[in-house]
Amino acid sequence: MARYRVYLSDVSYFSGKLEGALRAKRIAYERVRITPDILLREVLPNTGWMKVPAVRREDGLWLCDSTPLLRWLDAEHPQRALIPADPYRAFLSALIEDYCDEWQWRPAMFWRWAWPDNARYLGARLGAELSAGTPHPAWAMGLYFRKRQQRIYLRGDGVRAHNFDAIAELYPQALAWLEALLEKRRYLLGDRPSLVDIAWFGPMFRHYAQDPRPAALMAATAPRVWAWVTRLWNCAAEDWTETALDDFSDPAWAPIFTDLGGAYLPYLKDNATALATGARHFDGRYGGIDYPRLPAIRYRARCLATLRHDYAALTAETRARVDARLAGTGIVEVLRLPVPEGDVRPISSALAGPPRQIGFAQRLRFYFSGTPWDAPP
Ligand SMILES: N[C@@H](CCC(=O)N[C@@H](CS)C(=O)NCC(=O)O)C(=O)O
Repeated sequence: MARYRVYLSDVSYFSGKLEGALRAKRIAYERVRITPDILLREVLPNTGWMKVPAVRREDGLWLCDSTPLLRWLDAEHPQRALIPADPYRAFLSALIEDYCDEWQWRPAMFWRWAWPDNARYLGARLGAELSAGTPHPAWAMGLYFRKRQQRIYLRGDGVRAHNFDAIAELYPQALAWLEALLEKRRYLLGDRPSLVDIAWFGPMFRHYAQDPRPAALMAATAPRVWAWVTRLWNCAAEDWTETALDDFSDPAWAPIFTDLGGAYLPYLKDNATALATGARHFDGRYGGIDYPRLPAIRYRARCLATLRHDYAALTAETRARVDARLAGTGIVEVLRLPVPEGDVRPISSALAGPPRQIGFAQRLRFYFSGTPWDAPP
């Protein structure tokens, strides 16, 4: 029997990200596809949120949140390490991971749910997956989730008619960035996978390479990315030694760092300010796109606190290298601001803590709506 049981969904961004890492590290695991019932009875009480992936070790230890989980896995299973050993590469990789998880999320949700053809197909897939073994008809579950995802992650995340085309363009833009990096190497930092491959795998695998509309575009315009997605999924078949990784000096990384400093970090900063002042929504212009009524998200304030904390913890020598590489992007100016006090703690552990009692009323509410986007882990 596998030592780990991974609660996941076959269409999920972060489940695909974690599975990519487990496969790359040759860690065996049992897949448990979630239903609302499994989420409520197992995942929620043991992790505190109804999100996937969640991991249960055979001795009953529960882990969640793919970002700290990847650190935990590399520490627990040092073979085929994904996190670069050298702190300079590790810091820049973590920066890119955070950007992929949180800032590539909107265009990935957009390409899934914004057009009726793709949204109907995904609704049907999700409906079938989530209704398996339940009394609910798959079509009703699919319709419910299609509407829910559109409400929360499109309209509720600043997508409107005026910015529709600009948000759509973010995906072909990302394809062009990765296509340029993959022109010279098999993986994003060299000849073997590492954290930045796993990070980009989040949006690129379950959403862009597998949803019909973006998959057609990837195959037609970015064949190297198409091949890299498959290569990464299959990389357990490749032997590798932990050879040195590239040092991010390739200018092909420049547009990614430019977007991080020009759009994502200003957004993270405004999000943290909104939370600190008790605002539930804020408007912002990031990367030249106007987003109205963005929700203030506590988890993302913790992402910023984590980046600031990690930056402050670098040695002077490593920080000087990071500063030199990121000069002119605006990134370090945001990272140098102090880590705020209070309950916006850096994200430091994947361990889920003791099981929680979930009352009947809360259980009923969560059954129909899921935990809110921003429920604390
Ligand atoms: N930060 C978490 C995010 C996990 C997450 O948001 N998972 C999505 C699926 S890709 C989910 O379960 N969403 C549930 C919902 O929308 O209610 C991680 O990295 O694992």
